[in-house]
Amino acid sequence: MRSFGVQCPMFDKLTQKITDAFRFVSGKTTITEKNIDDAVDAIKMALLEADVNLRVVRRFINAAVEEAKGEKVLRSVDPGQQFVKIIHDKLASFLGETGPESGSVQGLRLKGPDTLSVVLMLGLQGSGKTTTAAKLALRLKKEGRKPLLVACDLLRPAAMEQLAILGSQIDVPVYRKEGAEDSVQVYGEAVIWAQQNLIDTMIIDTAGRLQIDEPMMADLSRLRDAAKPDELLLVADAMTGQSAVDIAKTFDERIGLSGVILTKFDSDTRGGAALSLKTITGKPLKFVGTGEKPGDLEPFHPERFAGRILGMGDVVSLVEKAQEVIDQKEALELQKKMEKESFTLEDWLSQLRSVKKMGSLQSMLELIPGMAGQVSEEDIDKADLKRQEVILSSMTRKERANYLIIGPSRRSRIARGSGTSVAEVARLIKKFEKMRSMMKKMSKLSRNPQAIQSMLAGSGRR
Ligand SMILES: Nc1nc2c(ncn2[C@@H]2O[C@H](COP(=O)(O)OP(=O)(O)O)[C@@H](O)[C@H]2O)c(=O)[nH]1
Ligand SMILES: [Mg+2]
Repeated sequence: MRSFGVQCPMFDKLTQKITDAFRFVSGKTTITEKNIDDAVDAIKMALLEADVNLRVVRRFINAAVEEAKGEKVLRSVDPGQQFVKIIHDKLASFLGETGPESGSVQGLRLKGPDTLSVVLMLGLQGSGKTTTAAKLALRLKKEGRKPLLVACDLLRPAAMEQLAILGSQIDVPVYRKEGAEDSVQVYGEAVIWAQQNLIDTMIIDTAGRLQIDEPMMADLSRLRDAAKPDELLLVADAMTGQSAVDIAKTFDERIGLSGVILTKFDSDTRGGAALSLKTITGKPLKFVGTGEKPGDLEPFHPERFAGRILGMGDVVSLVEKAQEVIDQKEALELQKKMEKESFTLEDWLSQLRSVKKMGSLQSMLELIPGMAGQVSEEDIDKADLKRQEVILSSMTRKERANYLIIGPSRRSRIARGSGTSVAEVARLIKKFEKMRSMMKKMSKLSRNPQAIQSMLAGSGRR
């Protein structure tokens, strides 16, 4: 239950219900309007159960039905696939626009590095503002920017301390002023410090309240007027469901927002907030928080997200995740190898070694189509990984480059060398073959959305 990059527990139930709904239409050579109505009803129920705003559900369903009942679907060769595609595309468009704008830094609209940019964090107490401020700072730092965290939550002394600790964890400076009472004044002093220290982005942590109230809004609007932020980001707790959407609406009306970040996506919530936000507030969901650690923040991609909700896996994110730990060049090669089916045991060995660098293997596996929700941290036997590494290390380079040359005598030599058994070596090779064929499928999926649909329609998973 950690990284959503690999994992999206909040949508597990929704995913299951929607894939169930596809049964009404998939695998049929012709479908009737009744089939579509049945599928759509089931999807409607699924969305409502996931706590999606009723108005949003209605709009979604109307749009989907209209398109699904069109000639194109009913007359197409595989109407089930067409239907799934419509649901996917509609879901994506309800989730938001595609991809971060070009020229943006990590999806944020910031000025060039020579001009000081300001990001204002807003939200209720406990929503995750302070944590998320640090997460954003870390992302910007990795991008080569020079961020400064500014402690403008003056309500609680502990808040400054919390930000200072986070800052030192990620090695980003924190501006704070003990005993200060006016956040606008702290901001003003922070600007001077920032200019002296060649900072390019200030991320301002502000004070939240348990509920929206007038003093908070008044404080925040003064700060907004003084700082003229490039980004005004509302941080809201996804677990609060519909109320996260209401809060976003109120903040937008009162302060004006440029985007929203939903936190606690790693928790077991129903996910309705993410689906309702764009339609109700018109504000893009920019990031989702997926854990308590500074690295647990992911840019929000509607397309990919829709794919995940529909249980289609997410090949792009998988490759990206790999890029973080391997390096760009290596990841590109890996992708090519997956496509050309020239992934070798040698590659596997280096993968196993880099898995150690990876936070959670589970999150990688969750991205593979068909694996979502089927692997838990406990299922991944760390000792087993170690054994695989030992067996692979006992092979010669030549063997790892071409596993087909590993006959019985080589097998027993490898078994002896690794202190395992011939059966275990054989099992590992079998596993490798399976992996290769899965990779081939995955790389095809990333190229061809049709293949995703047919897999979904025909595989009968779950
Ligand atoms: N599991 C999880 N916890 C989070 C996430 N974001 C924040 N938190 C936790 O939520 C609590 C409140 O966060 P904090 O940043 O102090 O909220 P603030 O009052 O808005 O500044 C802390 O315990 C954080 O560790 C998230 O994405 N996932
Ligand atoms: Mg805070």
